[in-house]
Amino acid sequence: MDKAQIARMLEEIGVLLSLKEDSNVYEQRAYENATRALNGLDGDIEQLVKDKKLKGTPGLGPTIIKRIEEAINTGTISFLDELRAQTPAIKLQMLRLPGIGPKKINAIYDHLKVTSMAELEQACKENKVAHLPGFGKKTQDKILEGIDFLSKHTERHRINVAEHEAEQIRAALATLSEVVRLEVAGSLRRRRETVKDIDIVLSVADNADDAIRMKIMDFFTSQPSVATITGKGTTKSSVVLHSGIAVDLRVVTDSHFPYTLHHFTGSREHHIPLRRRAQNMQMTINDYGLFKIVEGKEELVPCQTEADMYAALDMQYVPPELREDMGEIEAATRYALPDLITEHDLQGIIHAHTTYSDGKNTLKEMAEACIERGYSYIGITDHSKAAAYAGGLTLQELEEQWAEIDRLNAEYAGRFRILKGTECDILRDGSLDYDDEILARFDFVIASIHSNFQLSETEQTQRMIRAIENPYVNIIGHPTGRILLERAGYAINLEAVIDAAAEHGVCIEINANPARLDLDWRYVHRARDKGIKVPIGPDAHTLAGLDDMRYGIGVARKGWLRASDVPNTMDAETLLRFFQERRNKKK
Ligand code: DGT
Ligand code: CA
Ligand code: ZN
Repeated sequence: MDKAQIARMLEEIGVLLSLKEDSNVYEQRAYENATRALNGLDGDIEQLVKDKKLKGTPGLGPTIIKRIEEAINTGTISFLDELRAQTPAIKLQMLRLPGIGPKKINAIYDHLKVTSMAELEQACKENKVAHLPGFGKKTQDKILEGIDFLSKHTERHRINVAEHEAEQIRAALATLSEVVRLEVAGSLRRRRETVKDIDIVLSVADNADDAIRMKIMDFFTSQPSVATITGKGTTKSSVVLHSGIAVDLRVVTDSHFPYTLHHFTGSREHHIPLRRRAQNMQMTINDYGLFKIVEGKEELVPCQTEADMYAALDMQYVPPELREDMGEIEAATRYALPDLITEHDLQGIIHAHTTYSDGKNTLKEMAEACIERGYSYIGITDHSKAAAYAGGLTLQELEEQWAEIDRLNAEYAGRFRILKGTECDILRDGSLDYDDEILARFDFVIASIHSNFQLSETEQTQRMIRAIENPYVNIIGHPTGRILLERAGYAINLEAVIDAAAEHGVCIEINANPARLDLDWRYVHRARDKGIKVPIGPDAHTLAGLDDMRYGIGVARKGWLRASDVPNTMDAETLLRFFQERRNKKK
């Protein structure tokens, strides 16, 4: 326990006291003064307490000294714990509203009896807050603004939106000559499907002074995408972008870079067992460094990179995507982490739409965009006839598409190939939207649910399993139907679906559309362990949609997939044989 930590506890006590009904101004001031006194104190707090040297320090009365001693001996202050338990949660939430202090918070709470931000918002809209003594319309509007700001601020964002913003800022910062190393950390680096904010870690030369750091911070906070500056210092600055995403930038000296990058990459869940391992090896790990404890003293273990840090802990390097406490620590200590798939392993695209159904680009445009991107095939999968809303294809239209595919394939012979696929609707009863005779004419079949989302979990699961049993089905498309941050998936027992797919040799896709990222990575891991092959498909409806593959790769890596787990790392011939095999087996 260090000085800053204890000071924070005393400060919190002061704040919580001010939120009490019968708050005593003198008592509250005493904690504010003590916080300041402690922050200004020289020397190691634990030593000062041990030597009983705190007595007589201006600002530290006997009660507060007792609390400091308690914090050092037990790690907590019971008085603080009591206050926390007594304080209504809504009061603490209101503290985050800019421009609203304890006095106003108590007034709102006492007069309006609100228990949530939603109720507070409602009270403002009913003009009730403006009529409180000492408030007025202006304060009420300010509260409404604050609620709006906080809701934006605390929202999560899809990975593609955050990545786009982060990349612009990263590229701008990279132009500064004072920057030595620079990396986006946090959940974005771990390729989570949604992120709360963007964390950036940057290093300057070890001898860089505050002027250099401030120059970097000025540059950062004056980026055109910045709407509000919420904090600015020489080591950390925070902003909120016009898009509502918050960004934290941390500047460290280059010798601290790997430790800081590692800390702010997280996850917290990964760090817990990692710290335990360090402890067992007489080491400690935090955002400043990795230390070996020698004769009771911490000695820095010099590391140039994160890989050095894992090596010092006698572990295999753990890629950021795996740092979720999903078994990676244990595997890394056995040097048994999988060789994860990368974007370079992909040979082709499976799951794309064209103007034949609801795509925005023609078959030929989609094919050529794939050639440009270095792929050697595309599996076209327009919608089936039941999907009238999405221009599903009749047999007649299928014949036309197949004829065009044959023509284009003749043209591309030897360098590119279009595969004849379909994204066939799974009907309500689990049967498919095309008869077997038609299904047999496709190179491969994706089966997806696009209707009757309201079925019970049992019915939906049965429906999906019946589709899996159809011998022509190769892939289940977006298995839960979720739309991230918009719509939960339909009720379905994914474990049962995974078991059925494993039994019947059916693949489950990772839909790489950043609004879906479905199958979820937590289940990808499970599916892989059952031997299921997991193709990555962009579900592209435009040329730009083809670039979503990178998000699918992120999910695949989070799900521990190797290239050999993903069918579209095969060449076209091998893939076609793989799809054909299932039909042959079934017959
Ligand atoms: P999110 O919610 O999408 O922003 O997820 P993260 O993982 O980016 O979380 P964030 O931004 O709160 O913090 C970034 C990393 O910094 C986190 O993964 C681990 C580290 N970190 C931040 N605060 C703490 C903390 O209080 N304790 C520990 N152990 N690590 C922390
Ligand atoms: Ca974050
Ligand atoms: Zn679909």
